[in-house]
Amino acid sequence: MTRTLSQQQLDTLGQLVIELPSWAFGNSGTRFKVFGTPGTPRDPFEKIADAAQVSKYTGLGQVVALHYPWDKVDDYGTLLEHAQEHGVGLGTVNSNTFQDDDFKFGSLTHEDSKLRQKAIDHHFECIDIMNVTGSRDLKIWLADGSNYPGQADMRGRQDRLQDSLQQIYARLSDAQRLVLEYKFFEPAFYHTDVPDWGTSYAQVSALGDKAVVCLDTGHHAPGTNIEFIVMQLLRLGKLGSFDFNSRFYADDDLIVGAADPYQLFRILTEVIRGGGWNNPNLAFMLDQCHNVEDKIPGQIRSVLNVQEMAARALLLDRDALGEAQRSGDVLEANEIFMDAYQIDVREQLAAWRESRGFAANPMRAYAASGYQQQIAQERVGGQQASWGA
Ligand code: PSV
Ligand code: MN
Repeated sequence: MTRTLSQQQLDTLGQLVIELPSWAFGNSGTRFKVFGTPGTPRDPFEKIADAAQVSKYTGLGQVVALHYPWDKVDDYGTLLEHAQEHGVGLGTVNSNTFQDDDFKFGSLTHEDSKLRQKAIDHHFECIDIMNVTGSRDLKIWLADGSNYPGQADMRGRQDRLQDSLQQIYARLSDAQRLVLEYKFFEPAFYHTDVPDWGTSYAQVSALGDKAVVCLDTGHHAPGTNIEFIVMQLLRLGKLGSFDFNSRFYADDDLIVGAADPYQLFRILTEVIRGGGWNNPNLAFMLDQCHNVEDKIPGQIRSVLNVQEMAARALLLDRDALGEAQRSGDVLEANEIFMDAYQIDVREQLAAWRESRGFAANPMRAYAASGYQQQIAQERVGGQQASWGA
């Protein structure tokens, strides 16, 4: 088998676009503690400047996803110009109905029509922002759910959710999409209103072609075969985006590929099987937080992990695999699959990166650039941006 990427495969790899979450550059933590870090951005402009560093050294992370109202600014046209000046675009707008007291018992599913309208209006505001930034995707993750059996009428909530989503969907332009994320726990623990891909699929399918599913890799029960879900949603034409991260125990939001690089490889293998990342309908977002490590290199490591696993997935000998599968050679098929995963592509990718004008070793190049020290010195005073600010 070939252990190096052909020029054609490298060209395919070069088409990978990754969206960086603006919130990864702010402080984050757990319910126990949010640590501050010298140099943390104080506003969305500084977050974007930091995101541009990732792109500068890796050629990846060319788009920044926003979270509203965390990234509230007076003028989104100015924010867009700022992003463009830094060589990055603005991508998905993530709504946020999980930090307002009014939404304690739900948002788009709320029993109280006034509060439900408030949640719908929040999404209209997000669409207004998208109209200025040129963003295609409105991503909705709902904290809605209940903690105790009997607490809520789960069925009524599904109906109200569909009605709310229809109103939001009706506001989208033809170039925009609604992307519905699922999560089976937290902050509600007994039931959540969009717990799994099936529910998300049912809800978005009832809306129409411009509504798709977001798969966050941290939102499944341990042991879930996530690549199966990737395959199925791609097959149905309903996988709209990924929120990539890693988990050990819960929604840990760790660096993608850190906990289980093999799982990332398996997911990317199904992405290629389903048409690859040049599928314009599939957004590759990261949804991560860097609680104890520096944020910019944390993001650099993340995009490199995706790139490396994508390269290994490209090296999978699909012809040989297909033959082994058809002939029922279980162990041969498994060996071919594992073989691709085991190939160390780091040296080849370093040379390729350099040939395209990027750093051979982006982690080292960033560390040597002095940017981290510079922001630590310059960004004194003000309020550090945070998950929840
Ligand atoms: C919820 O856990 C989630 O995955 C959603 O995507 C939120 O928008 C994001 O995390 C916040 O980090
Ligand atoms: Mn997410």
